[in-house]
Amino acid sequence: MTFTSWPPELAELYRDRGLWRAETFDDVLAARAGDPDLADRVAVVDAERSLTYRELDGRVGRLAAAFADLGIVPGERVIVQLPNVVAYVETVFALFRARALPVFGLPAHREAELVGIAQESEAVAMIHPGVLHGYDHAGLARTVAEQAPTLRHVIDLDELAALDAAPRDHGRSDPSEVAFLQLSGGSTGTPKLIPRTHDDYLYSVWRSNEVCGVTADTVYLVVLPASHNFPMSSPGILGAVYAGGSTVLSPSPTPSVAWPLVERERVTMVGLVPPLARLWTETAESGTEHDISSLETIQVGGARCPDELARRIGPALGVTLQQVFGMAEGLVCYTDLDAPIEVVTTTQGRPMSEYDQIRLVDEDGVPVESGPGLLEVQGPYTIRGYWNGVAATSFAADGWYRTGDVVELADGGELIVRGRSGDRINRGGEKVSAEQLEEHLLEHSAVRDVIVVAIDDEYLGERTCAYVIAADGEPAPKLPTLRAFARGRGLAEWKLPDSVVVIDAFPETGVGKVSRRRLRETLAATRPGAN
Ligand code: J2J
Repeated sequence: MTFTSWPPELAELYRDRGLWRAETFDDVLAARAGDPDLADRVAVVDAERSLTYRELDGRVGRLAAAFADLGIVPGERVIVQLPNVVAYVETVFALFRARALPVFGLPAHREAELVGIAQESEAVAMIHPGVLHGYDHAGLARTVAEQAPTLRHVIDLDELAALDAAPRDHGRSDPSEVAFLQLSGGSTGTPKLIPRTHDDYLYSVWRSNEVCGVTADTVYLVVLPASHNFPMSSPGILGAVYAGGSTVLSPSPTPSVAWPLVERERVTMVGLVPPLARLWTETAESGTEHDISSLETIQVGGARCPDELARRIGPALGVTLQQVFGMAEGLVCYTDLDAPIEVVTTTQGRPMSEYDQIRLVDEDGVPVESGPGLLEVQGPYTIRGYWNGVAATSFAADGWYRTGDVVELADGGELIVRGRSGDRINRGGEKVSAEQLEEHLLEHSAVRDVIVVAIDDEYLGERTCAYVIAADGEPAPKLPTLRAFARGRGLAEWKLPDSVVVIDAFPETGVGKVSRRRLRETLAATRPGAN
């Protein structure tokens, strides 16, 4: 069993109420391209290229046929590891048309991530950038292919551009089936792949459009990696396509690169993580020659936006701030665009659907009357299980998703994120699994034992600190050594340890069995020697 469906009575409810509209992603693109009012409007643009809906649809048809000619058949998985370029959007929609399942990789992923993703998804192809920022992705792709026996095709951006075949009918996907695999933040050794259906994901997209005021006039800028769930769907690229608006893809999130695009394309909306929101705010506060006055809404999410920063964003950038608390597994909360400033600057918003059900529980799963508590959720766009049923403990016995987030409810029903249980570190929106990093560092000969915890960081919110007990007779390992070691084991750059503290022994946790989780909590609370 690869995919856990919703209980039939809930699925029926979501269909009856018109949440699940039995549309597919390919239906949506074809409809926009076939709409005389939208066909010749710009669908997607990057620093170099621009395509109307009609042109995008045409290219998608030819690319889908070329994928089919390669022998990629409906239901097969294809890893998409591309940067923010028009070809990314072409590829994803071409896979939808060919009825293959995109698996959303990130350009920053390295061997440790990609091998796991390829094996777990049994991907048959991987589409990669070739050389990006001086890094040889072709070599990486070959290494991945050697370890993932299902991987038959490795395609770089140039080869992709040359793929071309006469468009044909590929049949239609079942909207209730899985459309793609998204990645869970901070995945452990076995990556947690997130199966999302056309029905459930498109609901989250069109409902996001309603809450975020996205229309055919919206010009949405992608500065975060396009495969992230946030810029993909909240309302993101797919929201813009759903509404017949435009998507602008920026190769970098820094103002010097992104703002000229804002100016050129008259961008109205962008999603940022807090460290970028700070950079954009500070840059605007100190004055800019770029005309960014077209910006109407800046969304901030992925990690907790400090209240102090939230108060500065609107005035500095001349925009409405919208906080977004979401997860690739489903639930997305937004502050309303017309919410009082106090709500916008101190809360992470409300669940976007009246059919989202949330509850707060304690560590034993017992409901708590008032927060803070661990957030659990079920609803019309929240998954009931990971691909292949891995990490089943992430779901309660009744199928609700256990987010691991500690939240509190404000008087107006908004959620305030207070932290997280367990072992996931939120490094400015990029998630790091403490467990995964520990497993890799433990392989170093100078490390006898290691616990990885989050420590506060002014810019990132949190960063990683590895508490290391040195192996007998070995010199205490230093930060550069451990970073180089973890990099050499194929970990993505953002997962390398930010600091190392060597200690003689871990603190007593007061529990008989040595619990790594308890140790992480104790170390995080007492932070011996960390700064
Ligand atoms: C605190 N923590 C937050 C926030 C996410 C929209 C926006 C973000 C994501 C995302 C997403 C937070 N304040 N505003 O998928 O569609 C932390 C929580 C959450 C985890 C999910 C979307 N916004 N978080 O960040 O799957 O801990 O999705 O459970 O990458 O990020 O991470 P991810």
